[in-house]
Amino acid sequence: LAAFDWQDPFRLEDQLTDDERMIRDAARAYAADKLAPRVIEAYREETTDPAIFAEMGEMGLLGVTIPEEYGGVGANYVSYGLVAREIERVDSGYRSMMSVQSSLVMYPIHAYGSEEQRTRYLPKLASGEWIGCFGLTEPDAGSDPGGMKTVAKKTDGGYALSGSKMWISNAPIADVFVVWAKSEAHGGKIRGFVLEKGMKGLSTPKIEGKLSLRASITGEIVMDGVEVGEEALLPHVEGLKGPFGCLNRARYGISWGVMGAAEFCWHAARQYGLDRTQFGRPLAQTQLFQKKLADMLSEIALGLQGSLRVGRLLDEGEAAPEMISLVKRNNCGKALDIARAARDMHGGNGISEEYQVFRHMANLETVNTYEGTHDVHALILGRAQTGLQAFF
Ligand code: TGC
Ligand code: FAD
Repeated sequence: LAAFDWQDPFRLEDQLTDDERMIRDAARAYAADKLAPRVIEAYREETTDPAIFAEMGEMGLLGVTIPEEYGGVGANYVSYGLVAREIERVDSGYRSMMSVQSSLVMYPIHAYGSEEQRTRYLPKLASGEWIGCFGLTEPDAGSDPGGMKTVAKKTDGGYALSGSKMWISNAPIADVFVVWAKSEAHGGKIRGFVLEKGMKGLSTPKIEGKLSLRASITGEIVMDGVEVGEEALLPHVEGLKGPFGCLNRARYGISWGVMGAAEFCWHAARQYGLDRTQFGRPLAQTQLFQKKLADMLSEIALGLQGSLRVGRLLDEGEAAPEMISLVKRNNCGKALDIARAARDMHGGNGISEEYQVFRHMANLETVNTYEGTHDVHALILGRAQTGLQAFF
């Protein structure tokens, strides 16, 4: 029988191609060399360094699935997931910055945009010269985005957008805004619009006082009759399936990302247990400690296999949204449990910024909530197996 590698229980490594390993290794090296050294201070001071986008762009980590002709890498969704795992091993906020740019801004411009929109925006978003954000959530429409109030009124030659978006990652530093609004000219259907920084009537106040995801800036998008031309409309999609098409990709990436954060916490707890002695023996030599480590190892191994399977199906064009809900919900919930346990296993040190598990734990509270809360994904999976709608 083969030997067991506790760090890679199901030999995920053997299931990847050389190209996938190469992209993963580049992301791992960048995260370790450039992100890990600045994250503790960035989180404490609640600062987001916009230079991170250009650094990620240079490493080819933005829009990895976008074709090379538009500045992407043309890689598959398994590679995208592997990048998310490596970045989130350092911090969920840094992964947020990457996944909003890739899945929520570049993806819709590529999938639903005109050729002019693709060539205008994608290369600069891929290089990180421009920063993007995605406005779906509103103060009174979170889990129920169909209840949005933002409207696009028809003007001569274009539209005027009014409304406000809430909890928008990257918004205060964004150059490009993918915003969803009910369009009067399209029978009140939801349509996507691409806005640019500096437009009259557009402002993006920062949301202060976050106790989670502090290294990733979050803001509002306030639109007071922002006038745009016809060229700002994303021509090739209508209805909620527009934003959901983007969310499918981002949620899938999150399922990998949170496993990276969980792996950090698991490894840290194991090492702490080996190093710290109480009652005359290492903490790691107690049954309770080992049981917790066994649970962590098991959930992470299973979670990663689930994400890999969904990634392979996405790459074959065979993934269903419910599969993505399953891995997003399961992996976020399990990662949060693992981070909370790792915090506990560090004793008093677990609340110190130096040991980093508390930061991961606090971040994962957000990740369990955004892109569809844990319970909203339960309702999606409940509806799938009963045929009964329980949202309202
Ligand atoms: P429902 O009736 O289920 O569907 C309406 C239309 O949308 C289509 N659709 C999908 N299409 C593609 N993929 C999916 N996953 C889809 N889900 C639904 C559906 O086929 C239908 O199309 P059509 O043509 O028939 O009209 O809609 P509902 O209003 O009942 O929705 C219920 C629910 C709860 C499933 C949905 O609203 C939901 O998922 N809510 C959660 C909202 C959410 O995830 N918001 C995320 C905001 S963005 C964000 O958080 C970014 S954080 C990023 C970061 O910083 O990393
Ligand atoms: P609500 O929808 O009000 O939910 C509150 C509680 O009620 C939750 O527990 C929920 O599960 C529960 N609930 C809701 N409906 C039901 C129901 N039918 N049955 C049972 N329980 C229910 N949005 C964007 O558009 N773009 C972004 O870039 C973005 N970035 C974000 C960054 C951060 C840091 C955060 C915190 C959020 C971000 N979001 C973003 C918003 C995020 O997607 C929403 O917060 C999320 O969808 C939940 O909506 P809500 O906060 O309005 O909560």
